[in-house]
Amino acid sequence: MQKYNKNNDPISVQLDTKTGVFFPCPENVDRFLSDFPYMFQEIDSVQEIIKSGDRKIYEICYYPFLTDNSDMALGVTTILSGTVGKQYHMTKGHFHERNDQPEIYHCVNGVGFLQMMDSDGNYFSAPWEKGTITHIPPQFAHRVINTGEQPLIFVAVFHISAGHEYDFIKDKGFKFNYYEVDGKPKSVLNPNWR
Ligand code: M6P
Ligand code: ZN
Repeated sequence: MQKYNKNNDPISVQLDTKTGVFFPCPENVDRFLSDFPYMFQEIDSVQEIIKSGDRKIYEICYYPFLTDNSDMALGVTTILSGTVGKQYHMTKGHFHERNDQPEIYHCVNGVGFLQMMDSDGNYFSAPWEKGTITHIPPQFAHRVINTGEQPLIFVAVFHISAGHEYDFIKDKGFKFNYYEVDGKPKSVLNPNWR
């Protein structure tokens, strides 16, 4: 995230849970397939999409609530519906740099799964629908999969100082991936895991 000014006064912001429009949005990040092609297993499909102009998979609006002695933040993420080959659209997924930092994820639209995994491979997958709120404990990587036909929109609450650590997931992937099989989501063991 960028650097922001501190503000010790209360602040309210506004989210339209149907569209994901968040106001004000001081920092918007779009993630395209070419930003994390390694997360998708069907390489021919990945290359074809990137060659024909790339595809936006999701976008994040970050809102930092910085005061003189706190660093709470919101992230509102909208994952577009779709698959790359048969693998559903998803976030990159990350651990926190700090090992004492949890996070709350709140699904406000759409359906899917929140995958969580520690570095020993202890794995959980929470089925998600509008209204599901999940506590992600410290030291669990987290990644969200959109398995529905609508955009999946979720609100994240975290401390900025938690930090993002992407390399573990980049190297090893997640233990399971989600594919569309006969029109339904199926969790399949990642062949590259360990
Ligand atoms: C949530 C928060 C953010 C995160 C975003 C997208 O909004 O956890 O910190 O950046 O999701 O996830 P990722 O960083 O894994 O792409
Ligand atoms: Zn996080």
